[in-house]
Amino acid sequence: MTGGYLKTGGLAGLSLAIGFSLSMSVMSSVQPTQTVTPRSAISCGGFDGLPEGFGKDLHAGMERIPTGVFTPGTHSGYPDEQPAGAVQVDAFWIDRTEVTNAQFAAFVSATGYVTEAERDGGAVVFRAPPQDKPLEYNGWWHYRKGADWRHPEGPDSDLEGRKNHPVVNVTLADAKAYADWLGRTLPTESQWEWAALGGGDPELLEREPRDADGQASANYWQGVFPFMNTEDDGFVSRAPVGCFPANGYGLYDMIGNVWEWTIDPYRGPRQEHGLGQPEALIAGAEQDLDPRVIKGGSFLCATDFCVRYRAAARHPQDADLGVTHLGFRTVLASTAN
Ligand SMILES: [Ca+2]
Ligand SMILES: [Ca+2]
Repeated sequence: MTGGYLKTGGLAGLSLAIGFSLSMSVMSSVQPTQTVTPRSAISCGGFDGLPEGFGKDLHAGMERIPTGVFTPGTHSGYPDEQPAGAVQVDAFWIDRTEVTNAQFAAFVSATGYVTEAERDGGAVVFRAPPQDKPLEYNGWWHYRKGADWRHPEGPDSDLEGRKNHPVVNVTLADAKAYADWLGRTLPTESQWEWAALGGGDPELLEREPRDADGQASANYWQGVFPFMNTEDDGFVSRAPVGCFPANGYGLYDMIGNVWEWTIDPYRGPRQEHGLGQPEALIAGAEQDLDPRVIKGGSFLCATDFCVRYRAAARHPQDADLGVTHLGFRTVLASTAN
């Protein structure tokens, strides 16, 4: 169990959500970084952390995504992004934003839930490596005792001023527990990717996320990873939810900010789900410790590293390991009353 090994202090084998090398096809699909003026003011959509009606309205903070048939994946990305056939996705509701600290705090307050990182003693946090020493692969990740959802960077950090930030350092079980509390579930990879497309052109979501004026349209990493973050998008780390334009379905931060859990087990290349049966793959291997597919990239994805700030991008993640760049959002079947 990779996660168990990690919790004893090792980092070898860690399925962290960034890759080190880029395929030429990915590089060729990415627009060159443009020099732009940093945003002087970031509008964050008025999200204070708790959606209107939260805890009362079944669909509080959610948007309805229509039924559709599409082909997840891309021919221009990493090998595991290759399409494996069409999928039908039935209409469903999905959180408009990543689940916030305020929302997760409401869950913990109501249930007394204790997260895995709190029980196990820590989580994995990002720390920029020193520039005067040789760079080690994954040398920017550190298992930090005392890091949990209340202490995102470790025991000396807290949530002051961050109630509208995405909750992080939550494992698959933690995310499921929150979703269960609301009578919801976590998205399948197909649901997540269909929602992320927003009814738009999939090709446009395979490029560096910048708008027509060259402004960063998501929270990712501009500069040279992991040493120089120019913060063109205004954020060196996580941003409050809703700071960047919503997609065509009214969803924020599907691309960037924090990675998001899906319920799908990760088995390397995409697998043929069978038209209309994306759940079959999941039901066949419901092992909570299987690595899961996470989606959307994070504030740590750059043009020279990771490059997974794209709808079709995917990465394995140990189910029982909290990480400081990983959160989630929930879904609800459209037939639920
Ligand atoms: Ca950023
Ligand atoms: Ca996200």
